[in-house]
Amino acid sequence: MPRSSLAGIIPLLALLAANGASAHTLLDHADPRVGDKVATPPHQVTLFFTQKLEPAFSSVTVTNAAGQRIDSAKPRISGNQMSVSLRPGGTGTYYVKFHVLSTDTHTTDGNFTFQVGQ
Ligand SMILES: [Cu+2]
Repeated sequence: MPRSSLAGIIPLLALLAANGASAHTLLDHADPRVGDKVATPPHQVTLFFTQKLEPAFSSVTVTNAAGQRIDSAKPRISGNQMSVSLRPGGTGTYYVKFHVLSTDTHTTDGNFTFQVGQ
């Protein structure tokens, strides 16, 4: 490919990437908070996003320090919020992984951890 055409493509890709990032939904905050320490195992995790979610195509899993899934597998989604109930998972690091489709038809994947009882 001639050098001149490559030079034209790279700024275009950078522009598309920047627009795509700003258009997708992002995790705004969570309860328990991302990276926080809580004294007792929470009964649920709630994720708050920057856009409304499509319930049929959004999911979240939570695993405890032993790597066991402790979420109910049935998230409750309303607007920009997604909550899932948890079984008691003991102490240690909890790992939250999500995959959501926002109403702009774009998907977002992400994960975070929080600590219990340490
Ligand atoms: Cu988007």
